Amino acid sequence: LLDYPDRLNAATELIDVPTALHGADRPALRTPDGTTWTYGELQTRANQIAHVLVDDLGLVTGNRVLLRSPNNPWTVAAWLGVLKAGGIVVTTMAALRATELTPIVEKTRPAIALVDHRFVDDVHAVRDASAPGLTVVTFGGDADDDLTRRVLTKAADFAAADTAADDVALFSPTSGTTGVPKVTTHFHRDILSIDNTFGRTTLRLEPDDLVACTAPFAFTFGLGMLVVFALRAGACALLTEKVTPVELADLVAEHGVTALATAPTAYKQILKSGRIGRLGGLRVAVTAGEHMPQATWEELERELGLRVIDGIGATEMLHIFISAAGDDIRPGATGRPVPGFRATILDADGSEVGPGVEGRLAVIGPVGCRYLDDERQRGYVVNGWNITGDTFLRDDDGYFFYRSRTDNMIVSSGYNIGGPEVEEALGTHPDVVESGVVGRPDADRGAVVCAFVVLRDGVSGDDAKAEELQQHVKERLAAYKRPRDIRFIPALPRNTSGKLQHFKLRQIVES
Ligand code: 3SK
Repeated sequence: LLDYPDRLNAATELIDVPTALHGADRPALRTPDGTTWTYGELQTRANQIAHVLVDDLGLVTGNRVLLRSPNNPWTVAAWLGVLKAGGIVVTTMAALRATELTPIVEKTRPAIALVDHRFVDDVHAVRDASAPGLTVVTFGGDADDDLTRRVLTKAADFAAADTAADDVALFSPTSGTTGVPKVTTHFHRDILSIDNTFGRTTLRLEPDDLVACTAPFAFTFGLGMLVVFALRAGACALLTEKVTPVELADLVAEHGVTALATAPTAYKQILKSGRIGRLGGLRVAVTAGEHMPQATWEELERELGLRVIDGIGATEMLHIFISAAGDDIRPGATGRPVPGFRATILDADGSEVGPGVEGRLAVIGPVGCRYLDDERQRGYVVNGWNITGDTFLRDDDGYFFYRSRTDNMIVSSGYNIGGPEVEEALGTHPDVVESGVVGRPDADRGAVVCAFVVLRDGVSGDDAKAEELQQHVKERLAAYKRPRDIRFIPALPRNTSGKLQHFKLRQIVES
């Protein structure tokens, strides 16, 4: 399953092969308003977008194309179209603001940006400030040159670019703990590998499945579930842009979703809302992005008679590499290495430790970390092992149990948030002298962003100031990164060399 021909275009495998296999009339994508795109329609749109990119916009193999949009059918078509045309997709979250997009654009140097018209202002701002050559094309709006209009004159077929299995297909940015985003690179074959490993051995979608997942495509959890695994199985994906957990539960019931993937937080909130019965039609439930507490897993089994597939993945590894399904699940454990992967636990010196000892999770498999042009590669890949930044322990039977994050990453409702980027945003407020940002454990969200803030003399730290600072962060960073908990203190704890002691702040919020 993991042997690929030298020449391989992932888009052909994701749309042309399933269309031929399952039929062009089969539903591929659905939206909550009842719109359905068949496999044939998706294939045509992807081909037409490839024509626009190559014929009108001059894309040549290896050009990078920034994609910025929430999850909707045009985004999937654009993603496939870029791959078909031989381009590299740079997926970005619609929630990111210009300050967050700028380092991504500067690093990946896209030639073209395909942008949902509602989210174009930040892209224009970045283009005007630091990427004057960037061609910006919007979709979903009224403009005469909107992508949805441009495609109408294009042929419905397109011969996919003759890419190598090892050509880069995807740049997926990940917010690092330092606040400077890292950009992971993935090959055409990597996209198939995540399906040939987790998808086919553990998830096992079927053609009749309707799949929902709340993660945006820019988070590879969502891309895998809604595009790679769903299309390759001949299944249909229900695409939602922004839904609350309760709305999600209603959509699952109304549309007859059979496979749901979302963060533990959403399952907890659905349980709390009393609407868990709305998930009664599920055949498969998946969770990742943060640790699912055993009590939540057990409550879901009691309520739904379903054994939730937990998993740990990483943007660096593209998708899930430790998981378990069905009878192989051991409650409390994340699971075992997905077939195709090996995992171990390392101590601080990089030596492997035995069962029962906590240490750094290390993994190796058909997909691995390749940061674009980044010194931090040395920290992530050591002696061939990918060191994920999580502390785990393994039992005698090879099951892996989550303990904590090893680094300064805050995982809140499944989103990775680097504390330093929030500190940097707070630091641009004229009243903030300095700040220290940590994750405060939270029953619903896993963690919430908590900022300890030192204000300049004479400014009082009250509720109004806290709200003002939250608003200030929201104007600079994605809203989910704002500190929900702000505490004003006279000085931050520092060691003798002046280094901020985040662990002391963590002790305060954890006590
Ligand atoms: O955070 C995770 O566990 C994850 C899961 C699947 C794909 C990507 C990621 C980061």
